[in-house]
Amino acid sequence: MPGTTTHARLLAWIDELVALCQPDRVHLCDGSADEAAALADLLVAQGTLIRLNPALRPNSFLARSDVRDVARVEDRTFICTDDPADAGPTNHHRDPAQMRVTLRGLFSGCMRGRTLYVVPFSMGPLGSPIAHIGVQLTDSAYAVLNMRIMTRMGQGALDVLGDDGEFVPCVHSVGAPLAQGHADVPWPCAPDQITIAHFPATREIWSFGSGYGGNALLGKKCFALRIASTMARAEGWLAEHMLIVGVERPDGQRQYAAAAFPSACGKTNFAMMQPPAGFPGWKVWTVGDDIAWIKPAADGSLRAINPENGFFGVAPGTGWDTNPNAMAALYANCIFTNVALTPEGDVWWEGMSKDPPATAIDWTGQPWTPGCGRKAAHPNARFTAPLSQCPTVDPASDDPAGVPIAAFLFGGRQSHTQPLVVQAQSWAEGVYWAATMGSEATAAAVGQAAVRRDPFAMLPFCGYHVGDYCDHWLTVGAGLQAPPPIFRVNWFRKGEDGRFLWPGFGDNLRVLAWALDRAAGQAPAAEGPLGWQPPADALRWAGLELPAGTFGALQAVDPGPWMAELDDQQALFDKLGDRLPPELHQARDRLRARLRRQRGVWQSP
Ligand code: O2Y
Ligand code: MN
Repeated sequence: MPGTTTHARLLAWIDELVALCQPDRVHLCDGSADEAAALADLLVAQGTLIRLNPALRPNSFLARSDVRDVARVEDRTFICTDDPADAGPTNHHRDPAQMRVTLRGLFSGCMRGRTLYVVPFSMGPLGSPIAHIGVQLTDSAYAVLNMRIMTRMGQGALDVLGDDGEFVPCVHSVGAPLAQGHADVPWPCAPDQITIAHFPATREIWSFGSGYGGNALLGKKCFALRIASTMARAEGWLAEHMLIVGVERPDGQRQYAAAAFPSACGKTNFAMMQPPAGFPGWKVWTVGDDIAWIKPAADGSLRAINPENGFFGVAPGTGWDTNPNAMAALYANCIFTNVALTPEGDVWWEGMSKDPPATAIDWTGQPWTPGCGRKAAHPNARFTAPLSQCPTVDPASDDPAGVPIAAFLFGGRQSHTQPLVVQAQSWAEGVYWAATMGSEATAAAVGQAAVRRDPFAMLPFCGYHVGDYCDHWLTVGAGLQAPPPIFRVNWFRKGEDGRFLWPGFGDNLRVLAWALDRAAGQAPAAEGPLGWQPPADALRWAGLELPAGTFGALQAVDPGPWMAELDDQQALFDKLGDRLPPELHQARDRLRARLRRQRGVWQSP
C-alpha cells in the first residue's frame, strides 16, 4: 500500500516536479517492510543489489557503485545565497537565480523511463519538538532503501506532517534518463554533471548526478547539517557534526556528551566504545555517531537528539577488534556499498578481520586475492545499518525530548603540541578551541605538519559563513544559565619515537569520564597556560599501565611550538575576516599572553 497524504502544498509540489522531471511512474513511500522488500527485489533483478547469503547476513545487500561515484563531492556542492558573503569563504557559492536556471536544465526530463519515489522522512523521533520533516523526491530506489534505514521514513512522517506542516523539500536525481527500450545500468549516475545545491532562504535542496552517500541521502549532510545549520541560526539552536554518547556509572547515574571530530577521526568508534579494563559496571550508550540537533530547553539545559536513525559508517578499518559494537550492529538488515564479496556470499573489507578471505570479488567486481596488490574494498566503502541494531543503542535515542548535554568535546588529529585534554575556562574560550581545531594534512612522524583547520568539524557542512556560525555559538552560550563545559581533546599525540602516546579506543573513556566529572563539579583540574588540565591522578588509571612519563608527555605544553600554532591559526582568522567575532581574537591574545609568561615546558602536576 503506498503512503497517503492530504497535504495540499506537498501534493502540488510533487505535481510540479513530476511535470519537470517527467518520470514514467510516481510512488509515495509508506516505509513498510513489504515496500522495502519489493524495492530490494527490483534492485536485485536490475543488478544494482546483490542479495547476501541469508544464512550469514539476513536481509542484507551489496551494492557496487560506478567507480566515478564513490564519495561526497565538495567542489560540486553549493550554497546559493543572494550575497556570496553569506555563504562565506569556506563554501562554494552560486547565485540562486542562476542556479535555478542550471537546475531547470538538468532536471528537465531527467527521470524519463524511471519511477519518481516520494520519500517522506522525519529527522529525529516522530513528533519530537527538536525534530523536523523532509520530503525527498528521487529516482533512485537505492536511495529510498538507504533513507529508510537512516531516517524515520514513510507514513509516520506523513502523519506528523498532517495537512499543512512544514517540510524541507529535497529533490534528487541520478541524472540518467532511460530511453525507451534501453536497458538500465546497475549504478546510473552522471558524474560529470554532479550538482548539489542548497538554498538556505527557501530551505531547499537539489542534488543531481550522483547516487552515492551524502550526495544522494539528502537527510544527512545536506539537510541535517547544511540547511539545518541555517535553520538553527534563525531559530536559536545548534545543528552539529557531533556524535552523542551516554556514560553510565556503576551507580546507574548517566550523563551525555556531544563530540565533534573531523571526518575519519573515529567518531563511530567513540560513540560505541567499550569501557576499558578497570571500569567494571560502567556502560557507554550510543545516541548517535555523526549528527546532533541541540536545542535550549525551558529549564536552561541543552537537549539533544540524533536526527538520524541509522549508521552510514566507513567499512574499512571497522572490525571486531576496533569496534565490536558496530560489527554486531551489522548482523542483518544492512546495505553494504563498495565492499568485497566473499565466496560464501558475505562481505569483507580491509580491517574487518585479521585473516582476509583466500579469494573474493572486489568492490569493482573483479576477482581479488590478498596478494593481488589492490584493495578489496574502496577506502570510502560504507555500511548502512539501523541504529536499533547496535548493542549499545541508548533507549533515550527514541525519546522525543532528547538527552541533556553535560559536556562538549572537540578533537582533531595532531601528532604534536595539542595535549590529550584541556578544558576551556569559559564558553567563549571553548568556541575558540572548537573554531581552531584541525587535523594534520599528512601524518607527521617528527616536527610539525601543516594543520588543515576544520572549525567545529563543520567546514564542508556549515550552510553559512563560518564566522557568523562562531558568533551564533557565542549567542547560544550567552543565553544559557550554566553552559556545559567545553573540552579540546587529541587522541593522536606522538612521542619522539613517532609512536602514538595514547592507546585510544576504549581508553578514551578515561578522558571522557574526567570531562563528565568536571561537568558535575566532581574532579580536580590544574590551571595550565591553555586552560584546565587534569592532574595525573585525576584520571581513572585502573587497568592501564602507561610507561613512566607518558602522561606528562601527553599533557605537556611547550610554549615554543604553541606560539607557532597560534601564528598558524592566523590564516584561518584572515580567511574568516571581520565576520569572526572579536571574542575569538581576544581568546587567542589571552592564550598568547599566558604562554609568554610560561617559563619552559608546562607539565601536569
Ligand atoms: O562519502 C560520503 O558520501 C559519506 S561522508 C560521511 C558519511 C557518514 C558520516 N560522516 C561523513 C562525513 O564525511 O563526515
Ligand atoms: Mn560525518
